[in-house]
Amino acid sequence: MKREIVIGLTTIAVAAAGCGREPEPCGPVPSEAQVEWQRMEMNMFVHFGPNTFSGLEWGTGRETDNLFRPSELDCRQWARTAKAAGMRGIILTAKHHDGYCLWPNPVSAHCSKDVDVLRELSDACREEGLKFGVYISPWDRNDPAYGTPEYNERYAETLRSVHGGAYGPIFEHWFDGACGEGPNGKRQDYDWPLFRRTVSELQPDAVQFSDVGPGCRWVGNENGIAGETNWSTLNADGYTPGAGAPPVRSLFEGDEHGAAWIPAEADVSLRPGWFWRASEDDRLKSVDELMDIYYSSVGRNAVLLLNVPADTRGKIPASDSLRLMEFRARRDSVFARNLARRVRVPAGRRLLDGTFDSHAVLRARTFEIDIQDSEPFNLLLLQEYIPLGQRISSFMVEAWDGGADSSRSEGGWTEIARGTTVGYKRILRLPPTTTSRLRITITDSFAVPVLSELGVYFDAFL
Ligand code: FUL
Repeated sequence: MKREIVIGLTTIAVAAAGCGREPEPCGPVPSEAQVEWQRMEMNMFVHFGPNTFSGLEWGTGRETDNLFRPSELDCRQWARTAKAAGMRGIILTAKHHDGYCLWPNPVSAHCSKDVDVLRELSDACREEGLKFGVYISPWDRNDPAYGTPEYNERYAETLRSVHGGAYGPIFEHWFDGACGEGPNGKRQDYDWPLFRRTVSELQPDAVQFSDVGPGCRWVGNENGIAGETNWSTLNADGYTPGAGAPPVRSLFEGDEHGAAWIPAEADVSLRPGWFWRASEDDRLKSVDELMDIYYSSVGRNAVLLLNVPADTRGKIPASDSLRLMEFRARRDSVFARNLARRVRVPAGRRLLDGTFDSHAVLRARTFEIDIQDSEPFNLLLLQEYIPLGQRISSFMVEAWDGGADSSRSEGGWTEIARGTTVGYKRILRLPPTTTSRLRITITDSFAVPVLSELGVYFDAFL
């Protein structure tokens, strides 16, 4: 990626981009499907399968077929819950490491034959206007072919049966890198190129998740936390999902000069485990914890994938759904009112119109924001217009403390925070501040910054 020095952004960048003209994209840029995916912001993960009934997190693969017997399966309830919680899509563990398939998979005898959970859920998602995605574990503790080249073809066939169109469009495919086979266990040399090709031929718009993308990357932990610095670019060459994954720091923060657009997805469970078990019914994350996760994932340029497991009835328990509604209500109240009244840049109103596509080019690296009635705030939200790439690598925030006249060149401005990357969305927590004006300086960027939205908010619980 070519780095353009920002000092004199007003001269160099204006000359390069031309006044008023749209700047050229800079470095790797997202595909349309990746932009759409990023704009989903928050999706629901549902872990469901034999483990729901056995209480195990990793099934052995020796479970009997009749273990999986949901008594009141209701995928419409999942979809209604996800929608009401403000999620845009649901990803189901169609096959976990135990190998049991939640749909009648033609290449597996170890599957649900009476009830097709994928059919139920994909229909329910469509009815609720949600997108539907699948997790299909490559690691399989049941398939006798696992550990032989034949397994790769069987796995590809499994992918074909899900992605071939029977369940409609699939927005994300989750390639889990986990494999717990010990030194004496079976070792499978996965044919990743075959797996990726199979999905992309059948579902070209499906964003493929793994430790190395190609659509999006694991964030390197299961706490739902992305790096404060978080590039959507990654150097994935030479790495594979699982044991051959990039260093955790690259997963967490991306690579500043990464060659490919592979944004982070942060996964975490509402409960201590991924699968439902009665003993964890009273151990749900609190709304405060969920807000912290939200600010540390969506607020740090990642997509949040929040796991809400279904129980043995095949329903989301009332306690979990209630917590999701409380979480939604908190977010709605925090973000109900943007206290930024005016952004003093050309076309600054585009940053306050709530429309991602309308954007403003920041020809000047320092600009001011008028705060509505000097109301107190403690959050700053910035969004880059990512179809042109991720450009900003550092910025500074100052508050005016010198009365109504902010034209004084020195004094009166106090630094209150610094940030690094912005990307699709950055929500920076600030000390509680009361001022009439805020000043932002983009201290470093690859090219002239292009913002899509800006907001100033107050979270009374911070
Ligand atoms: C991991 C798996 O091993 C866990 O069981 C869970 O599915 C999590 C989301 O991914 O790699």
